[in-house]
Amino acid sequence: MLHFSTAGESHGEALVALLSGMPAGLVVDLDFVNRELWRRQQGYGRGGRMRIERDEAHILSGVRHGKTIGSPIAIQLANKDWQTWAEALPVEKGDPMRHKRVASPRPGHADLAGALKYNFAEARYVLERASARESAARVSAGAIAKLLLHEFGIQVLSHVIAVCKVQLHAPVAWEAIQALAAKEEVLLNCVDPDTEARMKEQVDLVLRTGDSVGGIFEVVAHNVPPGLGTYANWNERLDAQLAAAVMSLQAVKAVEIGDAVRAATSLGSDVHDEIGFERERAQSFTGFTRRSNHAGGLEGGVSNGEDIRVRGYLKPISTLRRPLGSVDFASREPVKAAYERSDVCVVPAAGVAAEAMMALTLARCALEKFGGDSMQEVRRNFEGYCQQLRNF
Ligand code: EPS
Repeated sequence: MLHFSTAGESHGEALVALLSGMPAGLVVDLDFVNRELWRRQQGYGRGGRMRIERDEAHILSGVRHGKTIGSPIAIQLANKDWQTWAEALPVEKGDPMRHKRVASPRPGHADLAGALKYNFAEARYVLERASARESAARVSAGAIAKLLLHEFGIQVLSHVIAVCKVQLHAPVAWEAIQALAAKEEVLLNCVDPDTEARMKEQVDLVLRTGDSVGGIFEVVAHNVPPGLGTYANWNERLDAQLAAAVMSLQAVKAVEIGDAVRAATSLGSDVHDEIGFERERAQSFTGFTRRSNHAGGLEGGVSNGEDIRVRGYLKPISTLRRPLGSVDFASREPVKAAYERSDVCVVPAAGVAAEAMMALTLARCALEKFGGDSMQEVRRNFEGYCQQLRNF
């Protein structure tokens, strides 16, 4: 079974991702992994940290001569900022005078709940792990999952639908999302230049006023065969697994599959995707067609062959330059919440992290269905299933 976990703190020496359960013989394209890491670092509204870091995957194990060997894959991402934090956050006892306390918890952040839970006198250790810096490690593991999915012809990409109140309402074609991913300059990762310009204005406004914004991204998996996930058991439903995967990302507070939010207040006749059939349908797993894809590629917790579309709703960043009211951890006196260097908008980056979570989830389901110890075995199983679909 595909399993992954991460370790590392935002200002510690490095982040680590551990991925096990990958079959042997998958070609690992390091340039692709590093491009994914680069994509996550882009977007208008990032803070000064992104000028310090240039994430690069250093693979420690599980890959030899350019291919996976079936053993756990460990990936290390160095934190360049560690140079300036080594004395403030040493592994050894260190000098307490050099610690950088977070004196008052930020509303919306893990600071207070984390300090209470772990019995810390202040919030430094809490934010170090709660930070979205951790999502870089997920993206490195997700990139390997994407390379596996590419073997099946599946691609996973994202785009931004909303930044604060500026929202794109038009439907977005897969080709437009693909074109976005090829760009060398990323602003807000929105397919519509006019909407993107208005999103940028929204970010400029909060940069001026010391506020922050959230938004909505959409992750799309293209060319997914029908039959991943199952309704047989509640925890094997693919929609439930994808919702948990995307919700697990920092600042994501709601997840929508397809057009679920609008569907909830619509009539059944307006939202269910009518079924057709074309006998000679090229580049498709079956001849079945849909007139629309409001379901987001999932029915009964099973992929139905349409694009899988999952939206993540991000709360605004909780570090504000014009801070909200809080309480000093030491004196319990009312003060303003702590401020330290931060991003004001991370919607495009969160979308890339969500691609990684979607890719890891789909890769796990694909291996449950077509799994084997080597890529030859996996390919044989996949091709056998494709043949079964064609014969249906
Ligand atoms: C983050 C705060 C900022 C972000 C960070 C997430 O870091 P710093 O406190 O070092 O300026 O830049 O995100 C990343 C470092 C990253 O790679 O995404 C936070 O508190 O969540």
